[in-house]
Amino acid sequence: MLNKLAASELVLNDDGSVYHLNLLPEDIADKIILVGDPDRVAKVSKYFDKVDIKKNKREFYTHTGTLRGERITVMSTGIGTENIDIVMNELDALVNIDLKNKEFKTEHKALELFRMGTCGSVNPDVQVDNMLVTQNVVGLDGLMHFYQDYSFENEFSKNFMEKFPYAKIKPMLYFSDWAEEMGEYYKDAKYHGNTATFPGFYAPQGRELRLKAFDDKFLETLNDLGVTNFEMETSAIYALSKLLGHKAITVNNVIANRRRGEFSADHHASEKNLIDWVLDRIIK
Ligand code: R1P
Ligand code: URA
Repeated sequence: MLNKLAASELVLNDDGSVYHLNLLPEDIADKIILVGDPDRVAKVSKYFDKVDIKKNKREFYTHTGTLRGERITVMSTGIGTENIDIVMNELDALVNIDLKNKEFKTEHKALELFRMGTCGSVNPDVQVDNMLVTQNVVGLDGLMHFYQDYSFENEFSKNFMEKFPYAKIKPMLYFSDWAEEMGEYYKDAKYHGNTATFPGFYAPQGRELRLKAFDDKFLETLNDLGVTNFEMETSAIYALSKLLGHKAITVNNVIANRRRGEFSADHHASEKNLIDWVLDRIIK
């Protein structure tokens, strides 16, 4: 099989690093924390014993070091599934493609990916400032329509697909094959739920400033279909991890309860709590 990639397909920088992440294979650990906000990277890495690598390009900031003796990376993805498309493909290239020869490696390496984010809740009973682990995720963004088919069926997905009432939105449902194994890290989270990933922050999340959303009952309808919370990255993280053979799990701190109109009273303290909570669990 001819598997040498053309220069236009696997784009590298002058130093041989992958194009957007600006990283070389030795710059990342096997355990990687993914955060949306570039400012959150230093807030996480300040707990490391030491930081050996600090690199960035555009919204992608990476710090790699050790925590309690174990090598770990924290990286920002920026907002949205289109950024996750880049992050997932380039992280995978760093471990599963020989960048010098542009050939696929024969041995596959699986990374452990931990999204540490924030989310809004569509379930009125989910309280702000608590951790919510994603079991299933419904992608209401369009990214995965461009990849080879990947679908799965369980009770949640069957019910959701059958009853989803909006013909103009094409939902795709995912879970992480390793959700159970990776979920071991987060067994004691207050909530385990079904997340919707949206392609925007305003109308897609039912927010109306000067523009009206297409349906003012959208969030309520999603909740009736079993969705607990929403954010903007997890569908792509779970789906691309599944296709590329990486292990992924998302925990989001609930900062907004949209059905009750509540927002975290101190989201800085809440973010610190999220960081402590995740680091305590993923590295013992
Ligand atoms: C929107 O404000 C951003 O916050 C959430 C959403 O998914 C989106 O990226 O995630 P982070 O807290 O990781 O940035
Ligand atoms: N992240 C989102 O995408 N939406 C919210 O309301 C809160 C966090």
